[in-house]
Order: sequence, then C-alpha cells, then structure tokens
Amino acid sequence: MHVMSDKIVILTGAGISAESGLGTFRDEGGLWARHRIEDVATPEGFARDPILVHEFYNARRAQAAKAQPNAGHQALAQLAAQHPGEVVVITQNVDDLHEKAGSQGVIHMHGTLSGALCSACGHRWQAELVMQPQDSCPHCAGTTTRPDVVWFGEIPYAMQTIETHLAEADLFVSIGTSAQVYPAANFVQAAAAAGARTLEFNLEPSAMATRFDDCRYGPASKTLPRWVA
Ligand code: BJW
Repeated sequence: MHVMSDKIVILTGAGISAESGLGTFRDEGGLWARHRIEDVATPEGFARDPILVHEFYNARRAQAAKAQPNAGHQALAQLAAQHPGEVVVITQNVDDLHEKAGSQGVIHMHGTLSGALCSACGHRWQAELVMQPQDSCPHCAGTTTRPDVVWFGEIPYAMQTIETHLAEADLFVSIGTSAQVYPAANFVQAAAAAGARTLEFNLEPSAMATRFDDCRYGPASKTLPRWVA
C-alpha cells in the first residue's frame, strides 16, 4: 500500500465473501431475491415463525462452514501484519472468513453465524451447526434460542467501540457493501468528518460512492491484493 497511514479502519460487507461462494443480499439472485427480509431478518419474523428463520440460518451456517477465505480476505490479514496495531476490521458479515484468513480482533457488528442467543435472558453461547428454537439456554434453561445476529430494528454490536475507531481513523476503507443499511452506511461520513481519507472498493459504485475520496472498482479478490502489495 502506497499511502502511509497511522490508523486504517476497514468496513467489509457481503461482497468480500461473494468470491468464496457466499451469496450477497441485494445483488441479482441474492438472498433477498429468494427470502423476504421481514420473514427472516426481523425479530417480528422470528416471533411469527422461528422454524423458518432457523432453517434459513442453518443453511447459511452449513455453507459458511465449508467456505474458504479468498485473496481479498487474505490481503486484509496481510495488511494488518504489515502495519501491526494500526488496522481495525469491522465487518457486517456473519461468516468467519476474515478469521480463517488470519485477521484478529474483527468486530462483527451484525453478529456471527457461530453464535446462539437466548431471547429470554440475553445469554450467548457457541451455536451447534444445526440450531432449533427449542434448544435450551445453558444459563436460564429458556427455549427461545435464536441466532446471534443483528436484525432490522435491533442495535448493532460494539457501536461505541466503532465510533471511537472512526473518530481516530486516518484512512477509512469500505469493501463490498452496497451502503444501503444503516448505521454502517454512515461510517464514511463519520470518518471523513473526523479527518480521515476515504476509499471504496466494490464492483460498482455503492449508494455512498460520492462520499469517498477515491474508489476502486473490480472484484475484491483482485483489487485488494493489488492495493496491499
Ligand atoms: C463485490 C463483489 C466482489 C459483490 N468484490 N464487491 C430509514 C432510513 C435510514 C435508516 C433506516 C430507515 N428505516 C430503518 C432504518 C434502520 C435500518 C436500515 O438501515 N434500513 C435500511 C433498509 C434503510 N437499520 C437497522 O435497523 C439497523 N439497526 C439500527 O439502525 O439501530 C439503530 C441504532 C444504530 C446505532 C446506534 C444506535 C441505534 C440494523 C441493521 C441490521 C442488518 N442486518 C442484516 C442481517 C444480518 C444477519 C444476516 O447476515 O442474516 O445485515 S441485513 C443485511 O444487510 C446484513 C448485511 O450485513 C447488511 C448489509 O449488506 P451488504 O453487506 O452491504 O450486502 P449487499 O448485498 O447489500 O451488497 C453487496 C455489495 O458487494 C454490492 O454493492 C456489490 O456490488 C458488492 N460486491 N461482489 C467487491 N466480488
């Protein structure tokens, strides 16, 4: 990477995992073309039909377990190795491909497929590969177990930590996100307001493309290794 920066804050979205075989949400043929958001990605949908929601996430958990990181994930892990202590990865993704590539301390603002959450007491634990609503909570024995992911209308994880990172960023990089979902879509503005340079990687301009200082278009498995080299 040619730009010397003190703190590099990276936001990733579904596009970085697309070339690992995990579907995006809003691209043609994406998850939201085949499933109704209200049914599978809201607390109300889960309350109406928990079995349907578990089927949706069980299938994605099985797919993610088999997936391997691509050159884009690997480039970000390499970047962190080249700049020790200076790179923060915030992901909207619920897969673990950044970790499989060697990234550490990844902030999963929309939760993880590997987590289970008790709707009754809020306890969290490691999910089985196949989850069911009647799975018993190890803390309160409640039987309203859900995937530990953030649905519409819920508050994403680690927001205070993220706000601090954005305020301290010298370079903010957004990768493979359509920037249609808040609060992540606003991170570019927060980082720019705090004085960071901003850079977007995507196949095409995102909804926030005009807010970035610089944009690189193409598959992340090609553009990121080129950037990091
Ligand atoms: C490639 C590529 C390749 C493809 N290389 N690129 C009205 C106005 C403003 C806000 C709201 C509003 N009404 C409601 C809201 C809030 C709402 C919201 O944003 N709604 C919008 C629809 C308008 N947001 C919320 O409810 C959030 N909570 C919240 O706001 O709480 C209030 C609060 C916040 C902060 C502090 C205090 C209070 C929660 C949002 C939860 C989102 N959950 C999901 C599901 C997670 C679990 C799961 O995975 O199932 O998160 S929805 C889904 O969208 C998932 C994703 O993380 C998220 C973003 O999607 P992403 O990653 O951008 O994917 P795509 O498919 O959209 O885009 C892929 C991109 O990759 C494309 O651009 C491609 O071009 C590109 N690409 N291949 C590079 N090879």
